[in-house]
Amino acid sequence: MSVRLSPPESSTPGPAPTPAPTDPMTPRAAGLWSTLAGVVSMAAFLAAAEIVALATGPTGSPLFAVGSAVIDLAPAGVKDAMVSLFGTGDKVALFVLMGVLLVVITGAAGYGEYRRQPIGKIAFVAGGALAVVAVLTRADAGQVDAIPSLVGTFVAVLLVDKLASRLRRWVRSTSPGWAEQAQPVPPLRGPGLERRSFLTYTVVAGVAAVVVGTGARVVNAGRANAAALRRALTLPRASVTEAAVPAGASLDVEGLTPYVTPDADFYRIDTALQVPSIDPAEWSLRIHGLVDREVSISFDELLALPLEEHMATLSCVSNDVGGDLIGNALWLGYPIRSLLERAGPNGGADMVLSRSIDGFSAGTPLDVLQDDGTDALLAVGMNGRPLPIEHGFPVRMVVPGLFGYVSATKWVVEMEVTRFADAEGYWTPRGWDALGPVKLESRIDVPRDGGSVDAGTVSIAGVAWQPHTGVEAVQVRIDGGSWLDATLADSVSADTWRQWVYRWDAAAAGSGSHTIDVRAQGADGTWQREEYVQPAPNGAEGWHRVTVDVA
Ligand SMILES: Nc1nc2c(c(=O)[nH]1)N[C@H]1C(S)=C(S)[C@@H](COP(=O)(O)O)O[C@H]1N2
Ligand SMILES: [Mo]
Repeated sequence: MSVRLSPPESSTPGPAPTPAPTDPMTPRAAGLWSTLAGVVSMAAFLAAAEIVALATGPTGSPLFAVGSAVIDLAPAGVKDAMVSLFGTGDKVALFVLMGVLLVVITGAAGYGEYRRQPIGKIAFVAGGALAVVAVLTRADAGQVDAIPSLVGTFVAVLLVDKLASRLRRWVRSTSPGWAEQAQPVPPLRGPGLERRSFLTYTVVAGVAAVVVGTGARVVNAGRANAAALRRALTLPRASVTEAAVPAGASLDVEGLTPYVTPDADFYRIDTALQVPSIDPAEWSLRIHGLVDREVSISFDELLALPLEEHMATLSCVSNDVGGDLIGNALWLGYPIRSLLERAGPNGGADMVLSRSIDGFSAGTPLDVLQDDGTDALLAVGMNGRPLPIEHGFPVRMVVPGLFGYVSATKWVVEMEVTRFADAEGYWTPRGWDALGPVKLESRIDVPRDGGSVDAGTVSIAGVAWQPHTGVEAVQVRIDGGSWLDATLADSVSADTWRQWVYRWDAAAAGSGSHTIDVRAQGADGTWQREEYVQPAPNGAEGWHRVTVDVA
């Protein structure tokens, strides 16, 4: 067999590239190389899919979807045989078996492509289609989950085509008198160069696929684990339920932010490069520091406590005037004040420094957390389901009236009772105030800034908030004129934002450009101030203004 891994030595730089003497490649060697090309294309398929699944979510990873589909489809007898043969190693055995099958099939596809294209390409398209079906039939798959397999198919088809054609050129370049043969386009460059071209391509693609694909798989596996545990979790019913959302909480205006923010639209802010993946069975919260007794609570113990539901609007201190780093959700959890009571804070403590499993921390005033009138929760649920992974699964804090950076620790595992004089939260040494009460703010959702509206009645609408204080009134003004009262929607409590609307007679205003300002009044009687204040160090202030064109 004349399979050589290093190019033939051309000792002296000859004047013209003379065909190096070489043995014709045997069919067997060509067959092996083409098989390798098929396997490398399969590795590239999986790697590309894993990388795309980093963005679209772990459910879209074809590897486990296909594995699960095989398990689901396998006849009971086969499953029993697997379990009795391999015991608890049955999953490992399954993956080894699938791996062997995959190598055999894709190796054959590579050979097919080399002998008679487009056999290999057709095989990869068919395999990709099966992967898409396997992924989309998973319980919680969405349409985006098809994307990783589609991209993987594209990459594999491209690669098997390239590798097979390079191999064909290499084989042809080893046959006697290749230089005189009718030349394919582009012309053959001699066996050494053609071999190098095939090998470089194959090795680089193979190594890159294995290295990058494995990395992406590890990340996806971690996320998939928490995702599966979350799916399997059923939360207990609340002992204390929230009032039903009044029909009047939602105004019928197109483009207006909904009263309750769907999980998928809820803003996400955190320092986590990789979302922590926590097994609830291994989660516990430790309360320590200036306390009479340390308290530790497991997830099961937490769920066994009487849980309370509470609707609260959460916002980020970085939210600029008119920004969307704010959302309103129904939280389910246990009152933090009751947990603190068990620990018994003492010794002049005035702060609870909560810590996330990934090191983030927030310093919350102890008196806020102990206050009977503040529904600060150690939350496990959001909008009727377990917390989404990105929003703190399995447990986070939610404190009405405080910005997230000083109160809303996600993936929380620790609460240290301490003093503001002795400790500080993550953002405090980074230019943000130690205290972060949410400010009174209002926002115009429609019409959009820079948009145009028809001359007629135009709904100017948006939301206004000062969680825990509540919003009393909202006014708008056109082109700096006098303030006009907007109609306020209802809300569940002072802890949530309120929608508002003003029906504007745009025809009377006349065609051309108009500015609209909004301001809100808190339930304590104060009006939102006009002067713009930037978000750092304790939250933005100022009236939101949009400019619209009346047609
Ligand atoms: N573990 C952790 N929790 C965190 C943060 C973080 O970076 N890490 N950011 C906080 C900030 S600044 C905000 S505004 C809220 C945002 O919560 P959300 O992503 O669920 O909307 O989470 C808070 N909790
Ligand atoms: Mo934030």
